[in-house]
Amino acid sequence: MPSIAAVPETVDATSHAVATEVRAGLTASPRTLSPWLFYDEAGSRLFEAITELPEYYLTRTERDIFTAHADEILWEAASGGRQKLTLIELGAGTATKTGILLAAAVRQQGSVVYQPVDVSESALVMASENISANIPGVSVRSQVADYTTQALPLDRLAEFRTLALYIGSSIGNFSPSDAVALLRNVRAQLLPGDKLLVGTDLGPGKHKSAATLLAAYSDAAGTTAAFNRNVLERLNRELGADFDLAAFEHKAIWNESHSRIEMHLESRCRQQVHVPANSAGGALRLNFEAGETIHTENSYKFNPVSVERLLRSADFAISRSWQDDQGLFAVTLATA
Ligand code: AVI
Repeated sequence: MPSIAAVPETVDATSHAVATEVRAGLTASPRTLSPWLFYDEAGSRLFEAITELPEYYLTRTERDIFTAHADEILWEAASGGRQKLTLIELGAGTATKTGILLAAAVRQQGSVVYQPVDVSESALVMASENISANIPGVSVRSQVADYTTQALPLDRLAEFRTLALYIGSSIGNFSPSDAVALLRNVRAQLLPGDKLLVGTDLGPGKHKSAATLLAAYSDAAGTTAAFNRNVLERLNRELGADFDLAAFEHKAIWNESHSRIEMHLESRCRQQVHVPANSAGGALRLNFEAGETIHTENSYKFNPVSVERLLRSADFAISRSWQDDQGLFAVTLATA
């Protein structure tokens, strides 16, 4: 799964957190649900399917940028090859794209220590098996942790610099103030001269239209719609709620003034939904008007200026950035 804020770690903590989140979000006006709720087992599988959709250019474009520039990225990160690097990845998931960077690190320095950090132990097992089997020279030290609320479990090796990876446009799912807070937390745990590589999706520009962006979040096969509605299915399954999935429509909206894609679930009719009493409080009776929405996700889009502003606000200096030819996606290297 990708990295999303404040994912609880144990089963009990998770069900209480789901109950608390749902009570607060669904009784608020406008109604919201936090995006970490997407990533139960079914949601994580749907997200993996999204990353392979023709319309969802983000994953393959970032992978193409790595394929074209991995040696250069690692060379810059190592200050022109002068330093040796240890790589730590925040919200690593199954680390499918990271292998390209790790292979470049091995070419540059012979071997590399890689520390993937994620809340999902099963994803880390897959990452570790995949990297160890396919890239000789990488020693994997996985850590199950929530880097959004905990200190980074940095394993420092004398004379090695850290290159922290925060890729996949995960930073885009945080509000601007939460994104700054998260990056400041990362910065506080790096030493001066350490590096951070961030992947960001770009807003509309010379070659990229708002339609391209919107299509990535409203694909023809309906996979993103299923991903969005899965959150209601999760609430039915885990909280005994009675959401009628067919009565909610998936909506993706380009909000230009906030430079973000918003995902919503829109009630197709006037309806009442029940959530039984749980650890967070008494039973809920939720009255939806036709057309009323539940706001389930923001996915912020950047440009070179806004990426730089974000990184500077967290006390990083920009070293260099790379984009694909069509200006769809950017990968930025910053120095602590
Ligand atoms: C995980 N994150 C970067 C994805 C995004 O594009 O914001 C989540 C997603 N939502 C719908 N499609 C993909």
